[in-house]
Amino acid sequence: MRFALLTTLVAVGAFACGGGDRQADQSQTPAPPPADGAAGAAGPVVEVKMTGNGTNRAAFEPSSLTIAPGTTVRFINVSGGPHNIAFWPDSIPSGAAAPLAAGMPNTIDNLVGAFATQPNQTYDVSFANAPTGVYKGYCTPHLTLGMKIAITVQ
Ligand SMILES: [Cu+2]
Repeated sequence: MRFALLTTLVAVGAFACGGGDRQADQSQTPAPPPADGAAGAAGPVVEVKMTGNGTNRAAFEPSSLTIAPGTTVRFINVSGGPHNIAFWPDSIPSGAAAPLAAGMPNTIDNLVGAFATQPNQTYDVSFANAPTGVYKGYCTPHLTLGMKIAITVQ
């Protein structure tokens, strides 16, 4: 009799713990690992959403922004991915190629960032040491849909 009671208590306890764990998991926002594996940005961080409907519309939001030198721009895959950020080497300030490349982790080509494939996945571009001026970029899969961005450092 005592053994049966103990078994019941253990079973109830296990069930209660399981329910608690599930609730805790649901309350936490699923956060996939960053595409760039960055440990963290040193300067200010400005977020840019990458959105789309998966067929005929895709955009950076905002598509034009002004940042201070040393800012990190965090690109977030909100919808309609995969997205990435790539810069035209002839549409960035003089002398910007090297510091910009240094601020783009896991590039898949010159000034072409890795793809963010999962919802809420991020890709950080550090503009540390990047000269002032206008940086024009695009999303490789959605360039034909006009997914472009202009970032002004000043
Ligand atoms: Cu895109």
